[in-house]
Amino acid sequence: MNNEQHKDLLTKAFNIKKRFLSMYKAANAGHVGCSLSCAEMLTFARFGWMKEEDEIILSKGHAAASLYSLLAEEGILSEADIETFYKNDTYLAAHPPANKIRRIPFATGSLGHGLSIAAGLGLAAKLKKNNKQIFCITSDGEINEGSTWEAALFIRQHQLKNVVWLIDRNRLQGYGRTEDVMQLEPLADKLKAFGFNVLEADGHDFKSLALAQLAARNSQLATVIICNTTKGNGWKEYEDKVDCHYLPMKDEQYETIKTEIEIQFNQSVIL
Ligand SMILES: Cc1ncc(C[n+]2csc(CCOP(=O)(O)OP(=O)(O)O)c2C)c(N)n1
Repeated sequence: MNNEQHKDLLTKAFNIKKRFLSMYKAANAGHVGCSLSCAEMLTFARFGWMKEEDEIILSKGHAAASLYSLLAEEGILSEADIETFYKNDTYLAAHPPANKIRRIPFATGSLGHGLSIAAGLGLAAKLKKNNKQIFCITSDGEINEGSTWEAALFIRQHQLKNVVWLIDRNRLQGYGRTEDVMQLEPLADKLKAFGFNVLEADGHDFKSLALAQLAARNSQLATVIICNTTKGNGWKEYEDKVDCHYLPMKDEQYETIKTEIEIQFNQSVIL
């Protein structure tokens, strides 16, 4: 990735974060930390990796605002659409609805289903012999759902190397730390045993994600990237704290967080 591309991704991620923060504030809604956790992963998947015909499934549908904001960045949703987030009769509901918006063919948010959807799309693409890649972003807490592991078995069985699974490994879920609620470690070993090409990356760092992308290129296995992230990344008061899951932002918190992510952006562009 050259400097221009890096700067472009940083700028897009910053715009996406600014937009979804204002959406959450206007709606007085929670899940702010969940979206801050996966903002760079989504940005990278869409603008750094995907081709036009590829599919992206945000399985952690509770971070819907990050997906809607991404679609606005892409020009698929307008700023007027964005203003309807959470309102009566909107398509931009708290969790992504099926088939109402381009690039969102399936509803997600009932955790544990996204990887199965990706597996089905992957098999369809393989049977049709097209070059589509299917990207799926799950959270880590949702891997507690057994259906995720059924999907993993299916992906191996059908050798769906066109599936790219990104795990938002922030180590927190709704009410506690993942390892206290339902131990996932040694996660990489488990995923290897299920037949994946297992990679790790810093899920907030585009250069690290780009290295994983390179390592995925010639794999004959489906790739999973464990993206190490911080829940609430950039919201200093609540970073890596369980409260950033459900709490909406108070007025002064919103002002602070906007400043914090702007400082973070300015520093990253200079580096
Ligand atoms: C099947 C199902 N059970 C429960 C919930 C309620 N819920 C919403 S988010 C969440 C926990 C989220 O933690 P994690 O999955 O790790 O997501 P992240 O930390 O990345 O936001 C839960 C239990 C749900 N959406 N779906």
